[in-house]
Amino acid sequence: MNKVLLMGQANVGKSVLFNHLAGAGATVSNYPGTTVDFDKGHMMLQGKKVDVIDVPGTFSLQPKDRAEEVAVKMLEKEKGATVVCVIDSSKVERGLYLALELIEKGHSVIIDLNMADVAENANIKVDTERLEDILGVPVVTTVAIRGEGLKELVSRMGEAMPAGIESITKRVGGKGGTSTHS
Ligand SMILES: Nc1nc2c(ncn2[C@@H]2O[C@H](COP(=O)(O)OP(=O)(O)OP(=O)(O)O)[C@@H](O)[C@H]2O)c(=O)[nH]1
Ligand SMILES: [Mg+2]
Repeated sequence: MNKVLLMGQANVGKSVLFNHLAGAGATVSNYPGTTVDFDKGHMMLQGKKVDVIDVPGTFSLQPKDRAEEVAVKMLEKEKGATVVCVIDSSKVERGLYLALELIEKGHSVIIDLNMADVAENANIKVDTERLEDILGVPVVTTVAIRGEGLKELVSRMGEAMPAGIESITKRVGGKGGTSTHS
């Protein structure tokens, strides 16, 4: 893995995260043939310098506008990348749509439940361990504006492995699940 893509819906905190992870020396590029901008920088991951890309916001992998089209194209081009799927912790169901699509397509995904402060204020609790069990990918919690949870995010990025929908189906549906009780 030599690239990290930050993906997620608009306004979930991707750019704030990007600035923490790869802000220094970042450059703004224009996606060829479009007016859509994206930031690119780098960070150290497991002793290796890797590119980090702040991908335009997208609700799903079925693009509805030019920016979403660019997001999907970037993902298709970077097949081996680790995708950090950033989700607003106070609206988890909304964000899981994209997360499931990414996992289903076999991308190497780590889920970042950002804006944990907003969820906490709204008394919304997310069972991250259960979510990890069900989805089979690492799930971390961050408050990007305060830089909280970033160490955990970075340390678990390396664990992100292609999962695929079959593993989810197995986990959720009875036989072959991870439960040790019968
Ligand atoms: N309360 C809170 N606000 C946050 C957090 N992370 C980001 N924000 C705020 O949320 C807003 C959106 O953050 P951005 O980083 O611009 O979001 P984005 O995902 O890059 O949005 P697009 O580029 O439009 O797709 C900004 O006002 C941030 O300051 C967080 O963890 N908690
Ligand atoms: Mg942004």
